[in-house]
Amino acid sequence: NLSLIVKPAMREEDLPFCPEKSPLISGPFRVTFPPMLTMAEVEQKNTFVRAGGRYKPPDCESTHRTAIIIPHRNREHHLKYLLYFLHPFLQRQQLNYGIYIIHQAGNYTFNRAKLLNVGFKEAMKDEDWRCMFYHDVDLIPEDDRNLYTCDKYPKHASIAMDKFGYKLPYKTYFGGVSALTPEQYMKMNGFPNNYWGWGGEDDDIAIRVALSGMLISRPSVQVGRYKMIKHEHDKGNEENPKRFNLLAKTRRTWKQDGMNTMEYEVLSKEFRPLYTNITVDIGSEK
Ligand code: UD2
Ligand code: MN
Repeated sequence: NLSLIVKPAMREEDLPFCPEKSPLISGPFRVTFPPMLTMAEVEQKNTFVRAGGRYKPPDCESTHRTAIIIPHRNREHHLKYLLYFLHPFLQRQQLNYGIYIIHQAGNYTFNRAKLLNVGFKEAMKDEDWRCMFYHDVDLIPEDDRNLYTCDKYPKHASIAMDKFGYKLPYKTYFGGVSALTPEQYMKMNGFPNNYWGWGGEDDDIAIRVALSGMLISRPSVQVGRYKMIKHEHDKGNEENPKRFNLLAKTRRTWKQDGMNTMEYEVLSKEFRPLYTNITVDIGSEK
C-alpha cells in the first residue's frame, strides 16, 4: 500500500511555531546607501517575498502578524532604500508581515496622518493584522533587536535618530515610526484627518494616546536607532501654520475627527513585487 510510504507534502498547519526570540537577530548593522541601487535589484534580492510585499517564515509559523503602513508621495528614491533594508530586517525577526504604501494622489497639500488612517482601514480588509507600524519612508532602522511587534501600549519606535543626535528631541515626541494594535488604534479613534502640511500631526497622535487613557511604550535607546535619509522640505508639504491652534483643541475634537469620520476614495490597489500600493484621493482641506 503506497499511501503508507508516500509522505504527504508538509502542510502549513504542521509547521512548529517560531521560537519566542528569533535566532536570526544579530543586533546593530551598518546602514549605508549603495549609490546606484535600482528597484529591480532590490526585487532580485527578495525573491522570497510574495506579491504585494507579503512574507511568512518558510520553516516555522510566526506568532506575529505585522503590517507596515508608509505614507508616500514622490519619494521613490527613499522607498527603494527602505525596502532594501526593511525586508531582510523583518525576515530576520521571523514575522508574518505585509508592506503597504499609501500614495496620495494629486498635488494638493500632503496629509500624513490621514494617509495613515487610510492605510489602517485598507490593510485590515486584507488580513487580520495584529500590529500596524506607521513608518516614514525615509527612516532606516539600525538594529534588528528593535522588534516590529506591538506592546501593551502604543509604541514609539524611532526614539534615537541620527538627525536628533540619537536621542529624543522632547519627552512626548511621537514622530517617525510608531506601532499600535488595532484595539489601541480604535480606542483613540485613530489619527486626525485635518492636519494638512508639515508638522503637528505626530503631537496630536501623542495627545490622543494620553486622552484615551494609554501610556507610550518605547524600546531602549540602544535599540530604537534610525538613520534618516537627508532631504529638503517637499513641495506640497509646507509647514502647517494652523498646527498650534489645532493642537490646542485636540481634547475637544478627537472623538469627532479620526477613524470614524475619514472620507476618501481608493483609486487603485496594486500588488507590486515588494509592496502593496494603494493610491488614494484624500480630498483637500475644507
Ligand atoms: C518629521 C517626523 C514625521 C512627521 C513630520 C511632520 C521625523 C523623523 N519624522 O518628519 O513623522 O511627523 O515631521 O509632518 O522626525 N512624505 C512623502 N512625500 C511628501 C511629504 C512627506 O512621502 O511630499 C511622507 C514620507 O513618508 C516622509 C513623511 O511623510 O518620511 C514625513 O515627512 P518629512 O520626511 O518631509 O518630514 P520630517 O522629516 O520633518
Ligand atoms: Mn523625513
